[in-house]
Amino acid sequence: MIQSSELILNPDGSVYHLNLKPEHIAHDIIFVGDQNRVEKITQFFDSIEFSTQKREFKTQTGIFKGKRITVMSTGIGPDNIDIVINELDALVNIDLETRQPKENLTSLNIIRIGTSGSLQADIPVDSFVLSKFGLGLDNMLRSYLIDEVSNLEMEDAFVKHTNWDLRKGKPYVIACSEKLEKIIESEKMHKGITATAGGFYGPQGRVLRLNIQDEELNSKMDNFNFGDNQITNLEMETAAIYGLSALLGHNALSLNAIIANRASGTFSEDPYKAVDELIAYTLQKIALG
Ligand code: R1P
Repeated sequence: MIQSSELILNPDGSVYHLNLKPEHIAHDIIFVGDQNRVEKITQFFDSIEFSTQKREFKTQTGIFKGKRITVMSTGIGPDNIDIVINELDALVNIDLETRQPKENLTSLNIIRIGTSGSLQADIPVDSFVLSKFGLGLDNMLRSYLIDEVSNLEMEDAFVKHTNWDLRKGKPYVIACSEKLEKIIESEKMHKGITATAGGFYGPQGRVLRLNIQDEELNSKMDNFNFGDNQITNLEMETAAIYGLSALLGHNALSLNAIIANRASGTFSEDPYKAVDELIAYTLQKIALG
């Protein structure tokens, strides 16, 4: 039995941070970072059956073209992803009454629609990136036993290429769900490795008033190649989503609207339009898939 200090439930029986009960979520789930983006997606639904919000975690479940979909905001960063995915998994794979793991695994389909900065000059602002791999620079996943889901060869190649200081912890690499990749991909999507940082400023190489440990890291990431893959973009959730999903038996895919190009120093003139287009694209693909 999982103790009540380990799996915390609210007085109404919902999971602690997300405020959700098992019947509130669909098996197809869209993650966004910003809570205000949830309704940008559900405005296209035929109906909405459930809404809730606690802190930055806003959830709505409804029907889009006959498909039941949950849209949820995760807030920013891998630490939030730890909460979101563990609590979502508890909703489907732990009996909340008996506090015992269920015998049969339920696999969720999780698609992130995010914003991101491109590291490559030829992946311009307003384009879309599908993350074949998440490269975690953040350490959150290292609290778990990850060897059976992580790509040790790519991790070691990255550490060597960047002369990574292991006092910062070891980067980890996790692949996307091939099943979801096949449903979502098209020639509109760039594909590559998405680097996930544990912060927005220093951890992504931004210098305001603090010196950073490796000023060359972004340019070293620019020219890292592994097989056909290069590092396309930098954001704050993908690798954590891929890692926990793989460990818990869920399918995950991360899509990003590129709103900044760190190589050219440019920012989208209309970032909301790029996100709206990615939302429309993804909803159509999910409905067809
Ligand atoms: C930082 O501004 C936030 O924007 C990006 C980063 O991953 C981080 O969460 O994604 P979202 O727009 O999906 O939140």
